[in-house]
Amino acid sequence: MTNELSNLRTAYRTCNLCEAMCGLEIKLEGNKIVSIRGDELDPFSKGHICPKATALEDIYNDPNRLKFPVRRTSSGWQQISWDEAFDTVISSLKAIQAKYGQNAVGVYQGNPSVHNSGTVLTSSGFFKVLGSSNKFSATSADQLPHHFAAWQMLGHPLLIPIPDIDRTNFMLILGANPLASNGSLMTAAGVRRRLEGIKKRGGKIVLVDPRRTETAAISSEHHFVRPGTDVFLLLAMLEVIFSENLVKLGRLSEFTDGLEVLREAVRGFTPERVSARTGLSADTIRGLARDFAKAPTAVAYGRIGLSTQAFGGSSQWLVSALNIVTGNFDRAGGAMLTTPAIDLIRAKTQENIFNRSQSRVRGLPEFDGEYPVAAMAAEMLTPGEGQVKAFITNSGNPVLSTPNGGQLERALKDLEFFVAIDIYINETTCHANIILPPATGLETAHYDLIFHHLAVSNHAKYSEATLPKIEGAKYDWEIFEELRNRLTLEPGGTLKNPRDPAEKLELGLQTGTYKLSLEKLRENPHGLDLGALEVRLPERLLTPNKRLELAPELLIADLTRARVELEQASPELVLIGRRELRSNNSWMHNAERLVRGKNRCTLMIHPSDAAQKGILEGSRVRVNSRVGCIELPAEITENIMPGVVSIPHGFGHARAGVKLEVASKNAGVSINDLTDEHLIDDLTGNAAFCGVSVSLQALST
Ligand SMILES: Nc1nc2c(c(=O)[nH]1)N[C@H]1C(S)=C(S)[C@@H](COP(=O)(O)OP(=O)(O)OC[C@H]3O[C@@H](n4cnc5c(=O)[nH]c(N)nc54)[C@H](O)[C@@H]3O)O[C@H]1N2
Ligand SMILES: Nc1nc2c(c(=O)[nH]1)N[C@H]1C(S)=C(S)[C@@H](COP(=O)(O)OP(=O)(O)OC[C@H]3O[C@@H](n4cnc5c(=O)[nH]c(N)nc54)[C@H](O)[C@@H]3O)O[C@H]1N2
Ligand code: SF4
Ligand SMILES: [Mo]
Repeated sequence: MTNELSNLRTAYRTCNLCEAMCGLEIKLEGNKIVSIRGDELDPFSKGHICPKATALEDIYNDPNRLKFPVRRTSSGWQQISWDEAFDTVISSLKAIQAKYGQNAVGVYQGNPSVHNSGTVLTSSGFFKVLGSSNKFSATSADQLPHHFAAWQMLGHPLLIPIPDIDRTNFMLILGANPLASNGSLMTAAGVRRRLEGIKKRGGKIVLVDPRRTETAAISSEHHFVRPGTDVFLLLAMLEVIFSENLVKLGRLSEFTDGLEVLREAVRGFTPERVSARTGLSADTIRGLARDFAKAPTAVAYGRIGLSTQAFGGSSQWLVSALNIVTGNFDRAGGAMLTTPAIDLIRAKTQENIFNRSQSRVRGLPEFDGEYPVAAMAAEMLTPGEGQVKAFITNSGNPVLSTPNGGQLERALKDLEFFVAIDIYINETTCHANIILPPATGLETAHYDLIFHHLAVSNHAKYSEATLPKIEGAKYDWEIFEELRNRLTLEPGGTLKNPRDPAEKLELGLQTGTYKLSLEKLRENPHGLDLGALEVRLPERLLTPNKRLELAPELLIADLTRARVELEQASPELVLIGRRELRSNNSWMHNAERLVRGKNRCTLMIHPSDAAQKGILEGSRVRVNSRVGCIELPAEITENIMPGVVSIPHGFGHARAGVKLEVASKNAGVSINDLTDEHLIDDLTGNAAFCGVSVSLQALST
């Protein structure tokens, strides 16, 4: 829309910083941003935005953001041409693979790679022709347990059940803080309004979290839980539901297997038995199970605090089991499946996608073509055939985001070659030989391929590029296409032009359920409302026998481990993480308006623990774990469970080589210099950030 007189125009797009998919209304004068507001006419987000939306402008204007390729030299970073950059990258990768084998190139993909449709549609093409099995991503520091449980129970890793937040009467939230994160594996722009809606309907929100969070403040009930013990709480809730005959499968019984196996498996995990270990009284657990089972509709939802645990896979399985046995699955107000306009879930039964190979050094299982990120540094540091000698990162900052990041940092220094596809010189990419920076954010066209699969209602929206990329810059998809084309170029052959991923979007839309097209989406710049989530089972199931599996063998077997663990004593003091509304993992601390105010990188500690250790408010504390130690100020608060301390992740910008001027001034320290790469979910290989055993030392200065 252009207003000829003032040269003012309005653009609409979806914010792709987090999962919430908020619609933005952006006023521009030429290429100057005048304002960024919530788009009231977006049928999904209805005007909601968070403070990060305005930071899209800061990223666009950030002087530290790279626009052209750079090469690290002994005298600093040097700008080079795209041609030279691509030549160096391809010849280096080829030489290393020729010398040491295909697997000598490791790959790590980070979080923004799934928030960018250009990357989603092209990066796998390049990594496929690269042919290395040493692939890693943020998935195994995050939601791998959700994929694992979805694959085991429903037959596909992307068939993740989504809480029908807008119609439920009872929402049990474990290990999520949607008021800070804006919702995750539950794309729900305006999540506060949606949660408050539950209470307005006369329903209830119950939160289980070792910290009394922002979400606790709007919940009907909050219960502290000892970090890493939710698996026992969930088992005990199921035990109560079985022993008190509260099971009601309803129509699910027609296509659900494993009820009796599950009943047997949870036997013995009584509320009395798990109470001491979880920190919840037996009466509370029993009451919770009854309330959940008896609510007109209910949904249990567990997110990263539940996934990044030693029993992440089992916990996500039991969350779905709880929904299923109470009949709250695939029905309004329960956990439901989406019907996205572009459907990435291939309509065929999934073959085995787990443990087809193991990581070379630690023998950790592959899942869907990737090894757990907790195994990544060892692959670089351990000599021998198959050692990772070269590395590619795409939209990731694993030095700050993976367990024992300090070890990875040391490993990066010894690589023969490292190329980062990224927009900043940060804690990870500062070790790269070459950085290839894409034009991103407001400069890209976007369709939320992944998050429409995870949203609380069906919806489709295409965002045009709001601002032009600067001359000579390249989009992510152009970079990946060029890398692929050059890697596969025969001697004497001519280089193909990169294919615009919009072609694939068009095909996906036209062949999808709603028979849409890009043209139709362009005519609806606020997005198309495709309705509430619908009943999808049994038709959507992709298990080999097309039935819903309540008691998958691998998960039932994992309970043997749980029985052993239940006998163990809790560590005296454990560490958990936290998120904060104005940051986004490790990479948005360079926007002045988001980091303003008091230091957020503090150690939250309960007054009783602080008194015992002689720690005063604001005083410096040294925190030690098996892998490292960091120092930061204490924030004494009743909002954290005794015996638990919390540090946010994504800080630690004071490392040598980092070129983030604003972030370096509010550097903080990295929790992942304490988290342990050996603390994982033994079943899935996912990192277990929750419940790292630590000790504290009060410092005098
Ligand atoms: N202790 C602890 N550790 C955690 C977590 C935790 O809760 N506690 N959370 C985990 C979770 S959930 C996640 S998802 C991971 C995140 O881990 P990562 O994905 O490794 O880290 P990010 O901080 O998201 O880094 C994103 C990178 O992408 C770059 N970038 C931004 N936009 C683009 C783009 O459009 N294109 C390209 N090419 N690059 C871009 C940024 O500059 C930055 O370097 O961290 C995990 N680590
Ligand atoms: N503002 C902001 N938004 C974000 C991000 C961000 O960094 N900042 N990151 C994005 C990403 S990549 C993701 S994956 C999502 C994550 O989305 P959420 O899962 O909602 O993220 P968190 O706020 O980390 O909430 C996790 C909660 O788990 C609790 N917890 C820790 N250990 C345990 C435990 O053992 N048991 C239980 N029951 N709870 C526990 C923590 O105290 C915390 O409150 O957020 C996304 N949105
Ligand atoms: S909640 Fe997420 S999608 Fe919405 S404006 Fe904030 S960062 Fe963007
Ligand atoms: Mo994440």
